[in-house]
Amino acid sequence: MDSNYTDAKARALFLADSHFHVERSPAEEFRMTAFIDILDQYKGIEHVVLLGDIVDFWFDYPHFMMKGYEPILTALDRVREAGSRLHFIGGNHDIWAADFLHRRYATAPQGEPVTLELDGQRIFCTHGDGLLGRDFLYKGFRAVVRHPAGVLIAKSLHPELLYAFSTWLSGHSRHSTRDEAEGIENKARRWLERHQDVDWDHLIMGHVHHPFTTEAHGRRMTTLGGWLDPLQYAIWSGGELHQCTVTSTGNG
Ligand SMILES: [Mn+2]
Repeated sequence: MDSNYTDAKARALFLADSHFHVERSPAEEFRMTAFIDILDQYKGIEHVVLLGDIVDFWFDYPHFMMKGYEPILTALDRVREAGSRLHFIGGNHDIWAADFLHRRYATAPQGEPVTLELDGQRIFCTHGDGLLGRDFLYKGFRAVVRHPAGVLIAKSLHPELLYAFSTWLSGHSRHSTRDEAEGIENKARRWLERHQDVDWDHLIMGHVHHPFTTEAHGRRMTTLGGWLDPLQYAIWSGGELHQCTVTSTGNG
C-alpha cells in the first residue's frame, strides 16, 4: 500500500465505492473534495476507471436531474477535456446512472464491465457485486437495482419517495471490518483458483471495500479499498497496479 502515490508514467486511475449522497455531512463533503482533488491531479492520464458505487443512488428521470452530484460531474468534464478516456462500470447502487454518463462522457452504454489492454496485459474491470457470493454489502439493494422490474417499480414512485426508499434500502456504507476482510480474501483466493478459463490477466473489482490482491496460475485478482474511511484508489504504472491511500495531510 503506497501513500499519496504520484507518478508521471501512470496510465490508469481506478476509483470505486465512494457512495456519495445528494445531501452530504461535513465528513462526506471532505471525501468529495478529496475525490475531486485526485481527479484533477490525474486528469490527462490515459484512462480514468470509475468502478461502480460512485454515488449511493441515481435515478435517470426523463425531464429532471437529481441535484447534488454536480461537483463530481464537472470534475469528470475536466478529466475528459484534459484528454483522458473515461470508463464507468455500474455498481449495484449506481447502475441506473449508466445511460446519463454514456451520453455525457461516452462511457459504456449500460455500464457493463470493460477490458483494458495495458502493457501487454488484459485488465478486466468489473464492479464485482455477487461475484464472491453473498457479502456484508449484498442486502436487498442489488436485487432491486439490477432487476429489469426495478426500473418499472422505481418509475411508478414519486421522486422524493423513491429517494427515501433508496436511502432506507442502502443503509450506511462503511469500510470492511477485520473479520469481513478475512472472509473476502478467502473467497477471492478460492474464486481465482477455480476460474482459470478466462480471457484476462488481471481482474480488478470494487464493491467489497477492502484492498487485496491474490495471484494464481499467473493471473491476478484485485479488490479495491473504496473511498470511505480510509480513502483508497489504485494506479496502473510500470506494468502493475499500485493500491494507494490518501493520507490526512492531503493529496498533492
Ligand atoms: Mn457495490
